[in-house]
Amino acid sequence: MYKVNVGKKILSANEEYALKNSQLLAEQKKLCLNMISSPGSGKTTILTRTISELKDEIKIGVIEGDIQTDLDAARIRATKAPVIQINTDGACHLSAAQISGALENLPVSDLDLIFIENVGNLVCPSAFELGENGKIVVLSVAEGDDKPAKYPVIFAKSKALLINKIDLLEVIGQVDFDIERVKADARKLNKGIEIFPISAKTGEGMTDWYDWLKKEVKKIRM
Ligand SMILES: Nc1nc2c(ncn2[C@@H]2O[C@H](COP(=O)(O)OP(=O)(O)OP(=O)(O)O)[C@@H](O)[C@H]2O)c(=O)[nH]1
Ligand SMILES: [Mg+2]
Repeated sequence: MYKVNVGKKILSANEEYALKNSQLLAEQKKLCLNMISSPGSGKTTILTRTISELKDEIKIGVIEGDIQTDLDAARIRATKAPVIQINTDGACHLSAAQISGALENLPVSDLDLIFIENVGNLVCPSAFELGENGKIVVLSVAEGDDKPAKYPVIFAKSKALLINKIDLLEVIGQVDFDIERVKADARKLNKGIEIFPISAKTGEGMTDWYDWLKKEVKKIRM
């Protein structure tokens, strides 16, 4: 009986903070995107390239979530973008309370877009709303084309899917990673999901992702 009550309390506290975060973002007309994937799919690489290539058009800030270290924050800091590192110390996802604290320490009024890089994990982060405007799921081709079917929740909830590391398709082979299967499975779960095949390493496909980001920033400002 105890277990059920504690679980409910944690969820409702998270929802309260998520509401507070979403109100702050709405008042200031800022776009906030929560990036979720397995460890190593390329989230930080996508962010550093996006920040550098959009620096004259969109002011981006980042909230980094990791179990330990500030290695990812250091990579973001090297681009000169403002960044807050959160260490969850074992927890497999960020909480809305942590995001609330980070938003207090970011220069939100100077920014157009705030990315949250969630803890590398395809499951837990999808269950915790942070008050963001949308989730972005990243899947790299090295992880296999069965992931939307096996981990459906995050694909069903995301606004966009970035299929990263397409430069490795040549090595992996079309048979081992059927990109059309990934697109079809993701769209079965989520009719409106935007899908961008990209390589954060070579830059292939990044322009379409940037055009979509610019449109989303504009929509929030209206
Ligand atoms: N070949 C190739 N490698 C990539 C690409 N994007 C990222 N990588 C490499 O993949 C590795 C992991 O990249 P990260 O950006 O650290 O991945 P992450 O998702 O932020 O990892 P965590 O924060 O630990 O979950 C690094 O060695 C990157 O250089 C890509 O498009 N192609
Ligand atoms: Mg990272």
